[in-house]
Amino acid sequence: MSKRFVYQIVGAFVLAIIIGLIFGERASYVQPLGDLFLNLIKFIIVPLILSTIIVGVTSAGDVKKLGRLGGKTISYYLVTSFAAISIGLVVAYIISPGTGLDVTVEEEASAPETQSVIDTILNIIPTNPIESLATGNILQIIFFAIFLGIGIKLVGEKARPVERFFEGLAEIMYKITGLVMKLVPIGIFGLLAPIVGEYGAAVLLPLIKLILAVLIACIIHAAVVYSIGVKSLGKLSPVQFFKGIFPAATVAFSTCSSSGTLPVTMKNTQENLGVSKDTSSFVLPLGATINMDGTAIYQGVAVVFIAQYFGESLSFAQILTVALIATLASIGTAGVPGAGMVMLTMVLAAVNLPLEGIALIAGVDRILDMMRTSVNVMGDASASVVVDASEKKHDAQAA
Ligand code: DAS
Repeated sequence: MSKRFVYQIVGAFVLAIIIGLIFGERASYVQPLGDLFLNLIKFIIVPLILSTIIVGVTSAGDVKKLGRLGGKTISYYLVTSFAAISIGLVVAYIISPGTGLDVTVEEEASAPETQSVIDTILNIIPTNPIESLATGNILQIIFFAIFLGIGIKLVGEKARPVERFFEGLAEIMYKITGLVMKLVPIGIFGLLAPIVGEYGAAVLLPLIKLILAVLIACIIHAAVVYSIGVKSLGKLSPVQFFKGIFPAATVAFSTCSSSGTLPVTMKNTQENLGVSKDTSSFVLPLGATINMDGTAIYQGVAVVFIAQYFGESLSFAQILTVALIATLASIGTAGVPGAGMVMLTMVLAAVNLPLEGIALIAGVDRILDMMRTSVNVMGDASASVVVDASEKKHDAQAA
């Protein structure tokens, strides 16, 4: 990744903040630039995920390797998600964002519909794969691609033309992703400037302790957990990791969408972090939909914030319940803007906290979403580094 590209991204950030602060609501005139970038990203996600996962599965050597990849990936995701929720809870109790607040609950929050965990798992199976592709249902596309890849391997020679088609499609999608990546600075500028213009001090100051608690917990989690992971298990320097994933983290920050950032995450992990295409094409799409460390942090801080605001004290058993349910909620959170706030209702309900508390947070949720989505993407990338290093070690020992 060239230094020039990094400078362009930083420049886009700074310019967006300046324009937002100077023009306020009128900064929304540059929103079309952000929407253009978002639409281009959405345009490539489905064919990219479908083709790269199929190629990842067919080139995985054998189904045993697939099982090993899946086991390592899921284990890493669960451990880091639980670490995230724990850090979120500890930081929240230290900062106590919900005490001494002079904000009133504007309206009764309508509890958005959330799926039960069982429904979330059952809905992974696509009843109509074409509809899954057409609607961009990422989890169902992953399920479809994995089984299509396994089917191609089991059929063998007769399915070779199909395999070669998806190999070609994957290479084409990687190339197109590279072209779209060139627009990252413009996209960040077009997405960020209107947000800075909309969220003035009047909106942010009353909830600044909540924002700081999420920010501090995210920084601690990324700096400690991911550094330990990539260094001790991934044999990669943390500085190289954070520099390499920087463009994807900024796109995640601007778009608030892990799924939307996926093409950039895949490109960064392959080109800047040395992760193989096979590993990244399996670990990253899975992570973009079920691994949300930033969201787990947000859930923990938000629950403590709402409990404190309403004068409720959580027992140790309730805190454990929050840790478990928030980990599950982060698995069920979709990689799209605002999804974490929807899943928060599940966690609040689990410890009988008033859902009206969500109305308190809704006003600044976009700011919190930017931080948590960035961490979600960095968590996925760290998993790809760790799993890839483990697989390379396994293959070297087997050779
Ligand atoms: N915005 C979601 C994502 O894309 C995370 C969230 O809403 O919590 O990862």
